Amino acid sequence: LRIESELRDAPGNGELLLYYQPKVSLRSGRIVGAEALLRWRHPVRGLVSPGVFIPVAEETGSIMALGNWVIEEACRQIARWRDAGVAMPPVAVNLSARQFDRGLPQRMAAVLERHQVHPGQIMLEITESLLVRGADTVIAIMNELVAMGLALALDDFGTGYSSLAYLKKFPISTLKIDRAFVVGLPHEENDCAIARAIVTMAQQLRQEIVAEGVETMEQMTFLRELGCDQLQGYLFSQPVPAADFERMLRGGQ
Ligand code: G
Ligand code: G
Ligand code: MN
Ligand code: NA
Repeated sequence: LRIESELRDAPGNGELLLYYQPKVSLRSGRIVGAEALLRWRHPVRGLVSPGVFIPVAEETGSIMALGNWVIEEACRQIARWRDAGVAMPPVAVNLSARQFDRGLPQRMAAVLERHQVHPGQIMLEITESLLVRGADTVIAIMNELVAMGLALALDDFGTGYSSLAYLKKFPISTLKIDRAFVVGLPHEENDCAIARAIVTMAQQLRQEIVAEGVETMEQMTFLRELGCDQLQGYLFSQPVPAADFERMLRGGQ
């Protein structure tokens, strides 16, 4: 398939870019984080969504190269912002399970060193599917990353199989409630019950809780009453190019 080879060439061809979406503190209303989201500007197809090409990259093995590009570019951008005197909150990058191998801490250390970025500036977003895969190895890698000063967030929470007892084993500092449960707030009783259970659980585990896909004031009010820490979603901003994110940081606070 052509898309496979095009995807392999995309990093070298300068066709990849990162968009940034703010995470807003419910307490202060300020931007306290950013999620970096990969985009592929294809010469013919236009802007291709990661929902389309990440699964292809995972199947064909090019996810490692793409993932490395994402980590490198996020650190390069953090360094640019630092050099420009922009006060940046931590930037989260999404990791595929395939990237989470024994070499990851070393790769992270090398990129941080190359761009002179403090590990506290980077958060790694992982998904629940990773937790069920060989837990002991995964925990060892996570502990290594956390010992380096990197923070771990569990993305899309609630869509997988993690129970309270299970989650406790992993050094994860942030839970992100999947937008599938946010969309029905505050009218869908099931979504309300799930969101409430996740927040209660996260509080007991002393984890920060971020709600994704927040689009309405009603959802925000409900999540505030639940005790959620941060919100992310179109209510505040879509994912935007770095320059727009910088403008938002300079202007909005
Ligand atoms: O940005 P958008 O909502 O279109 O993203 C679609 C999906 O692609 C989401 O599940 C998101 O987590 C994933 N995604 C976005 N950027 C990256 C990335 O850099 N690496 C990986 N593995 N997934 C990403
Ligand atoms: O899997 P992950 O949670 O990383 O997916 C993030 C995806 O959700 C991105 O594609 C992003 O563009 C999208 N997204 C972010 N905020 C909203 C929102 O408020 N509503 C909807 N429908 N999608 C959103
Ligand atoms: Mn994510
Ligand atoms: Na997410």
